[in-house]
Amino acid sequence: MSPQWTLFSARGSGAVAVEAALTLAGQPYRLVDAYTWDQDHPESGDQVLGANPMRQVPALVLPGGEAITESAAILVWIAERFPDARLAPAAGEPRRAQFLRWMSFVSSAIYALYWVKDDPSRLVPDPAGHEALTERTLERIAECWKIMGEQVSPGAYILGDELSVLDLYVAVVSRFRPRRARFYAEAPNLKPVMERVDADPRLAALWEERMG
Ligand SMILES: N[C@@H](CCC(=O)N[C@@H](CS)C(=O)NCC(=O)O)C(=O)O
Repeated sequence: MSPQWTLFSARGSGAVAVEAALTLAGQPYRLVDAYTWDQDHPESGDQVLGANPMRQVPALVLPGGEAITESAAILVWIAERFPDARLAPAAGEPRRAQFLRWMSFVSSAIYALYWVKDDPSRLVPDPAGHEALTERTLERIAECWKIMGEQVSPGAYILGDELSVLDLYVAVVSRFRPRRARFYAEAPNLKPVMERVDADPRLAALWEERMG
């Protein structure tokens, strides 16, 4: 089966959560690696511009040419598009509200901060301020993980006993700085969940190749 979807992604990026969701949904995809943050090779990141004027990955292009951007939206959409894969509580299910809450939280409170962390000069022109901005941004990210950890009551997975795209999302974004050791310190109840997601045999090769 030739892939219907084109996914702009990059090794080590948040877009790998989308790769994981498509993998669990059994959907092949054409992968275009666009290293949007590589200032030495801007042409790599420029590849995504046609699909995402924000010049960010992920961007998922559907067969008719429609592009979906924003990691949380793409992950929720995949879960809805392939309900048999059971990648999210369906609309009306009791866990749906918390699912949407934490998907939005990871996107808006945490992932969005990497636009600043990755290049502090975007907000502070003076290099003398960059170290402090980076440190404070990383502390804020850690604080957000702590808040999330305190508010959820995980079972085998974050929302209970079934894996959802939220687990994939957190498994990827929690690998970014301040990295997993700090994440585990802030949200110890999510450690066994992440270890379970990391060890999922359906995803082990993907994690190794794309996040290793
Ligand atoms: N709000 C976006 C953020 C995506 C994002 O920050 N992607 C990173 C890669 S992990 C990126 O492309 N960064 C380049 C940039 O922001 O210039 C989403 O949730 O998809």
